[in-house]
Amino acid sequence: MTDLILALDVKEKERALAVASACAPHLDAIKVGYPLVLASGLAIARELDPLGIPLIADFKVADIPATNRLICEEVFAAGFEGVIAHGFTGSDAVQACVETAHEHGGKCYIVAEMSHPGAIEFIQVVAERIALLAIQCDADGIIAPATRPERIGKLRAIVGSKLIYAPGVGTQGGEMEKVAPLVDGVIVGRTIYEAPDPAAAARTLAIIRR
Ligand code: OMP
Repeated sequence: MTDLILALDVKEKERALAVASACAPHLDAIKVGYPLVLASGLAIARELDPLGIPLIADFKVADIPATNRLICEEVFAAGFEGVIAHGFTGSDAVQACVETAHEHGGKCYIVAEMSHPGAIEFIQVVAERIALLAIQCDADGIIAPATRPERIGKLRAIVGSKLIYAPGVGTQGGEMEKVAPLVDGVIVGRTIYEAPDPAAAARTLAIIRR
């Protein structure tokens, strides 16, 4: 079954914990990124830990190898199980993220193509090369756009059985029914946490993704 991953881009800590807790029965992972960590600190990982749901740090790590390693070490020391890094930085920078993740028993996902309209200007042009690089660097999977299912097919042909996680369902226009059969996980943020009843929204998406 395709995983449902909540993008917990909620800046208020108490609200973030409440949304995560309410939605937990319907989730396979929670993705935490800059909005929540900058507002609440990395310790948010320990506060989410009792939910027993894998936590992915979405820092889209994109620096030189030495700095990437330092960032990823902090991510895994904080209690995250996975990290998202950019791939356009090249193989040595990606390798640093993957190696650090694996040294900590964690996973590393590489952004191959982004979901927003502007992604067609630059990153889409090299998306296949980034996907191949991710495989060559032994990454655990890639991020691909739920907003362009036809692109997911092209990237799947490159990454084979490696994981594909797709953001962009709901608010960005991607459709769960079309995307879920193509990927290993769907990442959803606003459609869940901005809903009047986030748990009900998560439940509905969890049912559709089957
Ligand atoms: P919603 O658009 O609110 O569902 O959130 C999508 C989440 O996925 C946000 O946390 C984005 O930062 C993230 N995301 C994208 O939307 N597009 C991408 O290409 C990559 C990501 C990501 O790496 O998670």
